[in-house]
Amino acid sequence: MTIKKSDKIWFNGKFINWDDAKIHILSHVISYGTAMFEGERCYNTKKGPAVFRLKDHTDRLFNSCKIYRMDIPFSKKEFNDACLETIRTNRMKECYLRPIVIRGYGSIGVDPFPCPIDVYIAVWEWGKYLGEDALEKGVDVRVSSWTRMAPNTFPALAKCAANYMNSQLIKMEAVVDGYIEGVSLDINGYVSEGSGENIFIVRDGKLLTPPLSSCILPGITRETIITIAQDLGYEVTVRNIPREELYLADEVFFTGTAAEVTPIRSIDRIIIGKGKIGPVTKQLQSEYLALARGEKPNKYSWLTYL
Ligand code: PPE
Repeated sequence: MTIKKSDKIWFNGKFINWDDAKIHILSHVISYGTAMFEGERCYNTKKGPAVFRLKDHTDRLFNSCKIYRMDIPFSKKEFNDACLETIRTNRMKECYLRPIVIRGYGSIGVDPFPCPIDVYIAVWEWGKYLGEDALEKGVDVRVSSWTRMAPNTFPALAKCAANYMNSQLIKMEAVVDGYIEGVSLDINGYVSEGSGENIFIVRDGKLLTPPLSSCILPGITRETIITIAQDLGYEVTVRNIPREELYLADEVFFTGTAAEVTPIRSIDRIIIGKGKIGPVTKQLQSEYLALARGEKPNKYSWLTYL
């Protein structure tokens, strides 16, 4: 997907031009992967643009940085305000937000401590993540031959750029083999997540999703769907999922900020359910989008208006 430029990028408290957001090749992040980031969406609601779960994304960013001993030189409030200001400055109505905290240029060698911490917030227009008609028709995926990182190797609870090398292996293998996405298994062979999405199964009218111990990113959309589903009266169980339970599911879907709620219609060429979006996925997808787009009362206070 070619990136659609916007005008300004927030950098350490000031705005710089999109084209000036450059870093030195010997910045720590380039050699060693030292970047924590977020991905958020701003939806154009009837009451104006609003960021979906802004505070929760900021909390996760600060958590990622805590794990990697990076002190963000801004408070959460300053950071949230900066996100909103970046959208306003770029006059965006609907966009994707990408805050990034990196270890910048200064010293070389693995030890990151001497390097400065640089903070960026970029916004741009980003459409459907897994294809134009993915939300209606569903996607074909494969189980990856690559395993998700093991516990106590790369911390999965940190949204760290380095984790995305594993994601890239999963994604490339899927694309080269003619699939839209890959689903990884954890080190014990249980279902983990997609390269950039969490996963849910619907079986006999009940929902299942893997636990954090399956080395998944603690997805904010995942948490949103668990809340919405429980409110609608569904039983949601968080437990280890054996691979073959994917094939036997009535419905399977991905969740993520970029992917929103995307149905999966086949896995390893085995048709899931009727091979199209199922009724539970459809209901949860509609409910999710209605809340994110402000078409339903903001009862969970998930929207932050500009
Ligand atoms: N797992 C992974 C590995 C992941 O990258 C994401 C988000 C999720 C789960 C879902 O998390 P959440 O967005 O909080 O529900 N992936 C982001 C970036 C994808 C990209 O290609 O860049 C996203 O969806 O914004």
